Amino acid sequence: MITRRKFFSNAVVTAGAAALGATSVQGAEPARQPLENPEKIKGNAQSDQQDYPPGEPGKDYTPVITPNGSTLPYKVVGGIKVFHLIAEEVDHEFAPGLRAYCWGFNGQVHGPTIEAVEGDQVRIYVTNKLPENTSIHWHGLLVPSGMDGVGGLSQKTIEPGETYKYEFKLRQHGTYMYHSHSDEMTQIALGMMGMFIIHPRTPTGAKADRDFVLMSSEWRIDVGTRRPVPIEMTNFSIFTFNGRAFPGTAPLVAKYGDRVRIRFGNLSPMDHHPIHLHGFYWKITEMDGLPIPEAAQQPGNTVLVAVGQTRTVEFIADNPGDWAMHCHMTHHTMNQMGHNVPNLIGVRPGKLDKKVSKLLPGYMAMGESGMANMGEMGMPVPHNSIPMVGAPGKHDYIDMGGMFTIVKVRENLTSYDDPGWYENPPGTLASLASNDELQRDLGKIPDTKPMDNNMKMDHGNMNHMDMKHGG
Ligand SMILES: [Cu+2]
Repeated sequence: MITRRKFFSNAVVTAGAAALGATSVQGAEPARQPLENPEKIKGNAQSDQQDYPPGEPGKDYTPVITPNGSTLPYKVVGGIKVFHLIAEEVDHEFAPGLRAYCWGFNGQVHGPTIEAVEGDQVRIYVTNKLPENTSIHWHGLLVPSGMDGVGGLSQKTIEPGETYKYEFKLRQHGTYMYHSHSDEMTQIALGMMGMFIIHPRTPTGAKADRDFVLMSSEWRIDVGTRRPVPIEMTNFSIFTFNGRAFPGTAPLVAKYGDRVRIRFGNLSPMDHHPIHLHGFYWKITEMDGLPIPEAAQQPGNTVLVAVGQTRTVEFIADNPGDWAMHCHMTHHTMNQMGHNVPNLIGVRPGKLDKKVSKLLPGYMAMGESGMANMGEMGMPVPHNSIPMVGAPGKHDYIDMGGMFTIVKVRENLTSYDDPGWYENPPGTLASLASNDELQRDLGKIPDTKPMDNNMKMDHGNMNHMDMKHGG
């Protein structure tokens, strides 16, 4: 049985080695260093590095999993891995009921994950089927300057109808990204990015049983429209993992005892995301693709993934259940709520509903006792929009949407298909307290009269002259 104690015992050993001197640590992890000294990456540096055959899935690496996405296929031509990205408009579904015309690659938003092995020579064709020029930047990769993809600076931009060729050797391993680097504000807001995973040529350390890739983004899609608004700076309404908003996000399934790796990337236009996992603590093993020596890997359960960053975490799935994993910014787990609705919490609508519904059939005041019921009410929503929050869960309605997904850990799994909802073992589920229990433990039955929404304020008799600030 794998325990957290065992998981962290290696860290203790490495920490001990660190105390003996820096050479011990370096000696312990030679392959964790980039193959090349970045100082040597100048011009076309292909000759200064050993040649490797193209890395093969299953032999040289275990492929990553991109929930709700896919991995870009390649073929080997003359020892070079050849990929083809097609930049194009995509009619993309964010969640059931919400679609929009985005820009992505190869029919997907975001683009498929590019996956290769350190030392591979890659040739990536980029065909532009968009109505404007583009270029692709390989975010974090150590490539010759002319392959870096910044429109105008690194290269001439790719005009509509043209296909450009990028070619370079992968001189590092880790979690990276790719994205448009022309008219960035528009093209990134419309979805033109993906993850770029490079496996180590000589893996060291524990192998991950489940290796997931999750890219965060945010969008403004006005209710009833079908085009994200690229000029938005603050008022985003859809928050996504791999281009999907909950309940459109696929769960991350693991077997009890699996070592799970999650590679987070964030190319949201404006916001950083603190991604939080329930039920476990992880160690941050990579920052922006660069490996963190084991003794320095910080444990935690929330990792801030700033715009432009990647963060890789690993944990042992030693706690069966259905576990929430989400951005902890509460507005980032909402769908199309609109941030300018009036605050009705504590407002007593009284007979207003009835009076207004005579004029507007179907009218209903919302949110006077919190907003949790807004998705659940199942009200008719405008064409092409999704409820503000949530989806039915096993026990009740789940009042979250947006950048939210579920990590499902099970014993005795025979496949990694969605195993459905977790069956709670007896005695491990929060439940309604009985009067006997309350009497026994609290000595009384608590007063359960619902809070008065009207805050007990009687404006009719209030003497404003007697009120004091802060009183
Ligand atoms: Cu967030």
